[in-house]
Amino acid sequence: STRSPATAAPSNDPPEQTRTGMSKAALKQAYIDNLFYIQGRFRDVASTYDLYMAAAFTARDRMLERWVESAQVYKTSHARTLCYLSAEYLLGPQLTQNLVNLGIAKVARAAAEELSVDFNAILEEEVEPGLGSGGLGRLAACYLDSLATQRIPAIGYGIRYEFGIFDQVIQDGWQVERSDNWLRNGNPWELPRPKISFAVRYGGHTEQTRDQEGRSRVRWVPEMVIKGVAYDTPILGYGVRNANLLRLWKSEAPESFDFQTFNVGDYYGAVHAKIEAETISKVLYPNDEPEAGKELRLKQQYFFVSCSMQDMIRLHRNTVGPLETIHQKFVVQLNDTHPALAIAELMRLLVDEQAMTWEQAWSITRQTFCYTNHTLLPEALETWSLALFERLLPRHLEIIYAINQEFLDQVRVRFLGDEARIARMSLIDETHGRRIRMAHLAVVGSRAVNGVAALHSKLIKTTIFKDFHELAPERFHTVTNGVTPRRFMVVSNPRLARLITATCGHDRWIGDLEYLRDLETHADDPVLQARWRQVKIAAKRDLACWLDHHTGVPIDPEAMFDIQAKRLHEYKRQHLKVLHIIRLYQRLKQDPSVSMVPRAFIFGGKAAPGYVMAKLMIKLINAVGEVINRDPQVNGYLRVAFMPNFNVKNGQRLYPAADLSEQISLAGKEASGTGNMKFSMNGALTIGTDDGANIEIREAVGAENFFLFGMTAEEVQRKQAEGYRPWALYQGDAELKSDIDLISSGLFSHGDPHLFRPLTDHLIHADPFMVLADYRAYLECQERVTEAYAQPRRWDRMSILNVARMGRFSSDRAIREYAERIWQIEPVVLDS
Ligand code: CR6
Repeated sequence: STRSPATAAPSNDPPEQTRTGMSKAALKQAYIDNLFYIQGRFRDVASTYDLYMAAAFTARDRMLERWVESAQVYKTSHARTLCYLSAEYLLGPQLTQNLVNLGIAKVARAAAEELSVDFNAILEEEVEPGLGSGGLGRLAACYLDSLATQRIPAIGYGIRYEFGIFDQVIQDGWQVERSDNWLRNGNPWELPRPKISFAVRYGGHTEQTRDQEGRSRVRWVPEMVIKGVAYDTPILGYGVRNANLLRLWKSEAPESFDFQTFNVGDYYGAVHAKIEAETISKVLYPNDEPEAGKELRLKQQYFFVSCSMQDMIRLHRNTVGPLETIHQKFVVQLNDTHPALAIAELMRLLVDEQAMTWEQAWSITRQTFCYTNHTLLPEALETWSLALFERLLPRHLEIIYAINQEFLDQVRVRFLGDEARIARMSLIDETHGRRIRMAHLAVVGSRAVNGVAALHSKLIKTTIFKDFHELAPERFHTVTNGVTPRRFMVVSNPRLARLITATCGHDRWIGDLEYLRDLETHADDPVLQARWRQVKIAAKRDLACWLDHHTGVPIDPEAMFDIQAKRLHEYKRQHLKVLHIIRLYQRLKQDPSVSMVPRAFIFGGKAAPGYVMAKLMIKLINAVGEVINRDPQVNGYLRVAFMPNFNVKNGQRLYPAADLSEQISLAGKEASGTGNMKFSMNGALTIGTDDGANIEIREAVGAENFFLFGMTAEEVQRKQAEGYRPWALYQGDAELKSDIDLISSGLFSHGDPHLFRPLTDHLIHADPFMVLADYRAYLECQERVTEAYAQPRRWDRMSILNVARMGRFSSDRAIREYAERIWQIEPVVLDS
């Protein structure tokens, strides 16, 4: 029955519609029902958390309807389907996003408010699933949104980490990590599927056997078997009825107790085995730490690809049938090399378990996989020691050897006698104590390989994959990353979204970002400019208030908000930004009468827990901030704040408030960057190097609306080949020297000259990311920024044009390119 608890407001909807109706009255009714039937609460005693859960379930009920309908249509139409394999999904808070995609954001808020629910308070209550560590994980989440919006049938496969990326707190200027127990209060968005589970095996040995027909077969006798259980989250598209599936695997012991062990008395041993199984999906590893020795990480990778490949085969069996056609039904996209083991696993399943011939299995596998590379940094390219690999996955090692042999035979025939080439291309690296090169496995096992921005795709063809490109150039592609305007404009910056809609006279831009062009003709309109400025200042006020509350640093909303928010890494050069701040500080100290545009420097980002230099950079930022913020002689002009715990939720506070976006990586190092897009879409101007997607952003918005500085990737290569000498630069530039010396003087470390020495010494003597080489150009470019900011109308025009020309950087465009050029998947339209 749909009868409601006594406290319910009267509803005008027919009773059978109240459960998923979209009217305000239906939503109010549903809200109260969910509060009662799911949380077991009524309005007067409900906590904010109960109210959040009721809102989440009210949204979810409406999502399920679309989800089931999509699944049915996809199934009966035998639609070609994408399987996106990613070790990370940085989803961010779900409630507002889902309400927006349901098309009921406004009415749901109104319904809640009529029930005297403070909607902003319940949004604050939401914890985000931090199942990713940076750009790669967030990209996967943007792609899920766009896959559904572009009506591409898709399943996202990944790991349901019990602990996501750590929470960062700042103590005495240092990063301190806190475990992220995001499931503590339950997760309303997921549906456990205890019946969808697969066995995953580890260790042991292999045996040669023969089947009934006398064919030779391999049997893997594992040492440990665990179970992966599916947890499903519906992913809605915007403006369409399509909803896709995110399926995350949780590891469990096959039985709660191993009774055999129990009976012989080893009770603790049995419990231990259970704990070991559960450990596999316990915690997320940050993606930018060296991989060495991370046995659990390898277990995780195999765990989720094995479950996913088994599930894919099961789905194929349920719908289409013969395994020989599985590559026609499914495309598998590998998000970096973390899931590359899926190639060997599919081979194992087809050959060992389905008794397919090696040739046929390899042909199917090669047609199924596509691989996206996300980095050129050598330390981030995954390799696994052969010894570890063999111990955990003996059968997969044999398969990889067989793939390698066949592949290298091909290379031998193409490049007669070129043994150096064979060694370079082998899946096994023999030079660093035998290791498996996951990137080579991914390239050899895929029919398409792509980079994530034009420059990056060019560089992979000339550096890490040069030999592979020479062998098969047609397999290399490029797809520039994109981000979803739903989350990064509509959800995070509703004021700007309203202004854009009012100015354009439509909201079509939300579903097709190219429509932002309609803003262009208004770029000089003083009325729009004034409103534009009001929207920006309102966002800055919100952020200033948050920062004051969480860091104690008061910031004047009238100051220029100059923001660098991203993972802490030397290649991203947060220390270059710090040198700029120190320069301005010294300038003001030397001549207090100099007039300056007031700037608030805001940083945000996490450092990998084991990355000592990155953690020292956080300390330096905070230390410089402490001195500047306390100094009345300068703090009317300069402020420095470090936003703790930069995640999706906090990012949504930053992007709308930025005037200037810092994208200052060493050219050639940032594969794409996606933060650059989020800032620019929200009207920030970019100061950036000729790197990653910066290059394409500059092309799109126009060189005159972008602050470019520094060496190009080619110049970087040349300089490094010639022999880079940072010491000479340090000695040759008096200001640079005095900025670095100020750090070593102990001014920012209570007189301790040693604290920052590892950082300053490294800059002066090694400087692998060439901070010193770009220092001068950066300062000069910042002068141009200041000059432009001093002319508000010019700045507003540039800001409006930035937004107007950001259409290309929607993840919708990226997904369309993947679907057409790489996957060959057609959209499936659902009638509403
Ligand atoms: N760290 C790149 O460094 C890119 C994203 C998404 C990264 C970054 O430039 O925008 O991927 N690479 O493509 C990896 O994670 C390996 C990242 O997020």
